[in-house]
Amino acid sequence: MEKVSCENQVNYRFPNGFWWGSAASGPQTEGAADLDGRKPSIWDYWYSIEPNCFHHGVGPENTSNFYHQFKEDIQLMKETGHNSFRTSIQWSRLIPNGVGEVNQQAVDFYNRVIDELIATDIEPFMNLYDFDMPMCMQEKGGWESREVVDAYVNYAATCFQLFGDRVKYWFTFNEPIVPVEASYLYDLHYPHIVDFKRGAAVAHNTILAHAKAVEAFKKLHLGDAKIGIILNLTPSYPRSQDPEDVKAAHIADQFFNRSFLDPVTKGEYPKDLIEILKDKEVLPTVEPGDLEVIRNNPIDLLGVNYYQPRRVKAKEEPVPAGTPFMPEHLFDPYIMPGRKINPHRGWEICEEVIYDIMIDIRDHYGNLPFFISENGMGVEGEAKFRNPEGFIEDDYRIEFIQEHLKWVHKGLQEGANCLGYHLWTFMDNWSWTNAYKNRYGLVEVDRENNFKRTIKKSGRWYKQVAEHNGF
Ligand code: BGP
Repeated sequence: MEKVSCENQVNYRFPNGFWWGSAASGPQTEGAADLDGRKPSIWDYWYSIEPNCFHHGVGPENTSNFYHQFKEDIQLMKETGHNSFRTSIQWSRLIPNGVGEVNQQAVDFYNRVIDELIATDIEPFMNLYDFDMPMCMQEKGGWESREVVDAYVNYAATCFQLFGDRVKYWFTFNEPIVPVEASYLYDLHYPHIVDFKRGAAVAHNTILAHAKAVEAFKKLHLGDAKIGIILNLTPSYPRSQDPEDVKAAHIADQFFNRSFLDPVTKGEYPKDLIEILKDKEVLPTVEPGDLEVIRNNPIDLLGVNYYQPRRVKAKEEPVPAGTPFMPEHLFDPYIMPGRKINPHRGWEICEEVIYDIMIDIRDHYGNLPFFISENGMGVEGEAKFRNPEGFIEDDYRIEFIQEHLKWVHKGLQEGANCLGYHLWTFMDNWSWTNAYKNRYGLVEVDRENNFKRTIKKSGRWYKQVAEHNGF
């Protein structure tokens, strides 16, 4: 009741029961990479052969030590206002050989995490795959292999059976387009393949694996539990209203948003995208029955990761004949003059885009329930903002969140079915090849000092927001 006195200060009030929290992932936080029966994922393997690909040579072996410090961390989640938290199970920990025996030590660990969250009144949201293919599965072809699709579905079903009595919110994949882009198109991640047709096969098999996991989930009838997927949406904006620019933006949108969003919600691939891939002769192989599984298993709930828009203009130079196909043959990226940018990450900051996404889901996806499952700002060198009391004053992060939340609030007022906001991320963690360069956390992690945790100013502020259900 004491909250009443603050009611007048709340200009942006959110619906009752709104999810306040953050997202993280197993590989980026747990550490303990070769402890208690876990086997390598592609990240551990890649780091072992090419450590220089990782910022300052920091690899995934310890990340943020959540494996050992989860109790303290969950307490800090409470202190930073969380009523919900997403992390992911590592396939390589739970079923170290990809298929077959379940690792009891992993079961114990995830049970302890889930139970601790629930005991602390924090709703656990569980994701099953966060770019982290077990190396033994990559050796079988990774997402290019149907055998791996089946192995994943078995792993997913195992998770639902083991933890589905307590976990009510499940997600099959986080940002499944990222492995397509980073590992099969743009040479950013292992296995460094640059081949659109193979990337398209990876995309199709991932969507198939997702739909089959949803099917397995539904068969278990887990009461009111929900299943969804987390997609990173990057709305495409044309340089101008010139029809060629508009067309270019539409094509980019087909590749980078609708490619995953449409099959998981509407059960079918966008027709314009199919036409383009057919024309370029890069359609992936679709086996009999695939499209039925996809059609019959739409999600209950969508997670939207939003970081930045995509700006596009019509292609300026023709592509030389015979160049292997890439989406950028059909549009050029556009650098908008005067855009606001996060210099540490090089990503544009454009808050109102979050509202455009909300309205798009409201109007074109049957007002499907969704939540903002990631949004955040990575900053390098935050230690310089430490105050005499010893905590980092990250006012820029508070402003970043606040400005996005204003647009979320507007979308809600206009009827979008948004159930919550999760920040990326709870504590500073390992950002793939960027390692610990850019820090995103509400809580600082001092890797030089036994992974000491210290709540930043944003963490204190976030607690107020959650308590007042607004700001
Ligand atoms: C998202 C990923 C996260 C996280 C975040 C920050 O796309 O889902 O795992 O890493 O981006 O990006 P980065 O780590 O590249 O700075």
